[in-house]
Amino acid sequence: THCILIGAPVDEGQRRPGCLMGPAAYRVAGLAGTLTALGHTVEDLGDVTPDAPGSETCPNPAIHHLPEMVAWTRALRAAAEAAMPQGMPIFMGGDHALALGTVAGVAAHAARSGRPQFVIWLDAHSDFHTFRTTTSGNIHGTPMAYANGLAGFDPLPPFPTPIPGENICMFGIRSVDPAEHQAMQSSSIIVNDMRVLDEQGIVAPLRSFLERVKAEDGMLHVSLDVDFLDPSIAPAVGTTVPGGTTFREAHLVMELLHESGLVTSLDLVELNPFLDDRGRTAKLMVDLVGSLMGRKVFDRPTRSF
Ligand code: DIR
Ligand code: MN
Ligand code: MN
Ligand code: MN
Repeated sequence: THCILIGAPVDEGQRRPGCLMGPAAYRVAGLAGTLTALGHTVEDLGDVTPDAPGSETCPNPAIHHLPEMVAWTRALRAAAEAAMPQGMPIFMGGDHALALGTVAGVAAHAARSGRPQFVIWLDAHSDFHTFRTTTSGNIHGTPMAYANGLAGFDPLPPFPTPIPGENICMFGIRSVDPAEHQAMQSSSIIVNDMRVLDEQGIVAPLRSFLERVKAEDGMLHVSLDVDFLDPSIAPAVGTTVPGGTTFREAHLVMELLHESGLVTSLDLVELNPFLDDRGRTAKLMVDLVGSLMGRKVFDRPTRSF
């Protein structure tokens, strides 16, 4: 695979400074070398620079850094659209608000290719607020609703070809605000919260989604939020939520995704290196990308999806 690393030092989608150091931390933790050691080619395009912010406003007074996020969304959408025909973009965040742009860009490319877009959202949070419902005003809590085509995003360019709920699959969910919960009840998004993972394990729900992606010849975007992982193994995130996935559950997801051969783009989000413990979270994220891109302990014939 030709891997295209794209730095997205976004930190305006939430209030704790530090995520803008994320791309540098992934580089220091050896992301490029991990990929080349697995036989991939790697091109690092450096960090995306958005245009100067405009003066967009929004009726919800809680929202902060709106013009900055509109500029990031435009720039990242363009970067994603440009990268897709060349290889597999890996967006090194930056907080999760960057997915407003990256998912829009990959979805625009899928539509142009005549293929359906699918998304796997690995996160403690559903990020299903609209610009109307968010009470924190943190735009990193909104990208999933934007991608699903929900109204309430008037300051942003319209999402190109909204992604239907049944093409969106969430894993690791354990923090959902009331307004998000209500919106998700009336959507067809597949929500594998921690309760589902406790009862069924991660393999069965993941395989059933991947089988659909394959049957429909879909493009698959994976958005990996650091807080998908339990805080005991991944402390470098501003919004830790107890009860997250274990080291092996997370690697198993990545290994199954690799075997499926379906992943076409990836976000790495919410890493805050300022909160890390000697780089362990950055290194774990890089190792998870290693598993996603084919690292395994023992090579055996893979089952087909
Ligand atoms: C909360 C927290 N639902 C909010 N969201 C996220 O502020 O909207 N934290 N995404 O990581
Ligand atoms: Mn700022
Ligand atoms: Mn998130
Ligand atoms: Mn989260």
